[in-house]
Amino acid sequence: MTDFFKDIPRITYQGPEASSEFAFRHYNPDEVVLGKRMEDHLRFAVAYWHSFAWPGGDPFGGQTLDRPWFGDTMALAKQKADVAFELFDLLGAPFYCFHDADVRPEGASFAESLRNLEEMVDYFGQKQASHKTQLLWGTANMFSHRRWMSGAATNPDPDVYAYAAANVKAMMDATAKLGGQNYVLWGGREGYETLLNTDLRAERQHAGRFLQQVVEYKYKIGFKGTILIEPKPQEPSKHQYDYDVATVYGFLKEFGLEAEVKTNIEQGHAILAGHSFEHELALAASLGIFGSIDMNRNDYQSGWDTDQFPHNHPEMALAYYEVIRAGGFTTGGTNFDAKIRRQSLDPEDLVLAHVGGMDTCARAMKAAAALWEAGDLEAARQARYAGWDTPAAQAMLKGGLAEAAARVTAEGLEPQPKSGRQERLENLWNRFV
Ligand code: XLS
Ligand code: NI
Ligand code: NI
Repeated sequence: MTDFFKDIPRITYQGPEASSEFAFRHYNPDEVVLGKRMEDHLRFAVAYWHSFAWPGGDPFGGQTLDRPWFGDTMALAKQKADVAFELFDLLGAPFYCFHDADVRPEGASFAESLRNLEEMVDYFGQKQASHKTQLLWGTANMFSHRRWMSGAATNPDPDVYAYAAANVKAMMDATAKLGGQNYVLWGGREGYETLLNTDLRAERQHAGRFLQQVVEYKYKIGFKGTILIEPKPQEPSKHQYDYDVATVYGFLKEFGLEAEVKTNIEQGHAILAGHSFEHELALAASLGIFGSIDMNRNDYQSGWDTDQFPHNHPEMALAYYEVIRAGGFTTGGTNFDAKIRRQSLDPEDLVLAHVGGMDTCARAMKAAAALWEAGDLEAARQARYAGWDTPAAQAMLKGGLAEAAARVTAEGLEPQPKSGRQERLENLWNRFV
């Protein structure tokens, strides 16, 4: 045991009237909603990078967070892992997620970095054996080190492509060994800064082939998890190839991967792409590529990917409604890709940020589940499209344009506009949140 979280109690469900800050008010893991325990619906994960590896920097200033485990030795990496599992225990979190670079010191060579990673994977393996918390997903950080500055798989230098392959292979092996349920690829540098020096076509081809190789390797090692792409339009690159769900789907189709790869959709990335979170979730579900979510929120004024913890449950309810409509999570879950603010120095801040985020999501999920159960929204949606249930309407989809056109005179069609009832549906929503 470290003493980092000393005096902080294990967080339990105490209901909305709880007097302590250190309590769940809405997240009761054992509460059954839509036939499933809340813990199994939400599948919360803690993100290692924000909570344990981030020093509190912003573009104008460096480290604000003082953590006893900061430093580049294996002993400190293990201390960091000890503290991480203490937080997981305090929260009762069923899952965590990590990048290679979050958990091991960077070595002087690839071989040394790999040895460090493998030693940490063994350490995590022991931890997982004696703790509840398991691995939701692993991923390779191919955006922080300067070698990735011009891209990983999309780098003009083929040697960097090889290096990317080595990193992803190592992290897929690690994820498989730890029983991870998914493997994530987020291409922070897979894009460009200026078109003036960029061969768009070549870079996309390389990214596509790389992803095919990832899928081939998954089968080669018998990894049972889901491969997930995490869309984001920009930041850090000016433009990223995995812009949003629709772009990713086109990319997957082009490379024949639409049945193999799903999406990890992040709230803040959806907003950056000019969409809503629920739009991205609904679209992914309708395309059959919904996988998992990265839960956070942006600062809506600055427009940056500020990765704050969610605190607005009516907004999140719209998202969880789409998760429910999609049939819920299978291998995916709710990963808090969220960080405390750089002034939030205390260990309590880190714990309570997660408590608040978990409560916000639980409250949102329960509201969405109640509306789903009531069925009013789905009934209204179905009624709006009911005309398509008729044989004449269905026949139009089978025949050609001329046959569809012929209905107008043959049946004397004169379509009558009908209300979309948006405000009434919004009022319905508000009765549930
Ligand atoms: C950054 C991404 C990153 C991924 C994992 O914006 O959200 O945190 O989730 O590499
Ligand atoms: Ni992000
Ligand atoms: Ni993310």
